[in-house]
Amino acid sequence: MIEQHLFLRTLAGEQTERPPVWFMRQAGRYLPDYMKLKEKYSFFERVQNPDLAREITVMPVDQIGVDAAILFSDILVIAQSLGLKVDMVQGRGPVLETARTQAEVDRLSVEATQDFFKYANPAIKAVKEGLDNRVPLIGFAGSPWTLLCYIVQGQGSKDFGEAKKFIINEPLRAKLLLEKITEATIEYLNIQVDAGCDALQIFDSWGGMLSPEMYSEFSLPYLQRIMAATRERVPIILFAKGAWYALKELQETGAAALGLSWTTPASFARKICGPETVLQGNLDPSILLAKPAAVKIATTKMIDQFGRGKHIVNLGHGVLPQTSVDSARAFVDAAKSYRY
Ligand code: 1CP
Repeated sequence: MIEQHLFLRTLAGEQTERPPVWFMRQAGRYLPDYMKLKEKYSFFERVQNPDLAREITVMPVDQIGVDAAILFSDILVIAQSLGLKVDMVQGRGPVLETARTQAEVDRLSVEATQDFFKYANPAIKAVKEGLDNRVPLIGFAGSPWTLLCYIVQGQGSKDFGEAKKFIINEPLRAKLLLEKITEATIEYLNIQVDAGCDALQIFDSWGGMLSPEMYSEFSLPYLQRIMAATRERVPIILFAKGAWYALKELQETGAAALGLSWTTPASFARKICGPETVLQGNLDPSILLAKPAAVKIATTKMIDQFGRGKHIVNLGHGVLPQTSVDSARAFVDAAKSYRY
């Protein structure tokens, strides 16, 4: 039974025999079979076609042995649902139509969200069928701040300078944009849960780019609203990369678990959040570029640092594209052979 699954038992706060393991961006980029599908179908075909979504989402369960699947999709579907065009450009990453002026932000419509996400229910149902109760399914969304980064910047960036300039120069407009993203995100998360997702993760990938003061103004309030609207339905993991200074506030949102980046020591998070909080993470993804034997040693050492239980093994951010399948397997095997 899926309710008995290690990953969900850990999220519920149970003491388990070993930590469950999955990793961010596990369904894609480093898997040779994924790269073959990538040659044949566009990114959003892979997301929206139920057969492709099922095949890609299930791939790391079959090939790597993870304890949870994460729906194949992208955080940028929220920008699309608000009416902005998003292109995944080979070798460059996502390129988006931006919304920066008052008129552009006013034009974004939350009304169309339900209609845009019509594809999600059949896609998620197909994924659940493919998983056949072997492991639970994680649905996900980006945080409103992280979405604003892309909607204002128009693409990935090392510093998201345009996005930061925008919130400093136009705070009211930024808050209107964040409100719209928040509403669309709540609708989308509910659609994912209705379709059968067993847990959710919110990626605040660029949270750590903000100062603590700016985080409490431009990221946290919107996360709090999303959590209040969805946390009664399924357990939610909050991953705010680099926002170590906000761990206490993130815990108080009612998250079932907090994701840690590799620059946040487990002992620090335990001190802030206490021994009962479930923590997820946090191996440096570049360690998976090492040989399998070295990966296994480093992973075991990382698990030791979290103490006995209340831990979901993961990386501190997404798996790197150059990672070998054998090293990814060594990471998963280290967690699966661990005993408390
Ligand atoms: O065609 C391709 O393979 C393009 C690469 C790709 C993939 C495989 C993109 C473009 N998105 C995805 C899938 C994806 N994205 C998943 C599902 C796969 C899985 O995790 O198993 C998930 C959960 C995401 C989430 C995502 N997208 C985040 C949050 C996680 C993180 O890494 O911080 C972010 C920031 C994005 C934006 C995005 N989408 C794609 C790229 C290359 C990027 C990063 C752009 C940048 O800032 O440089």
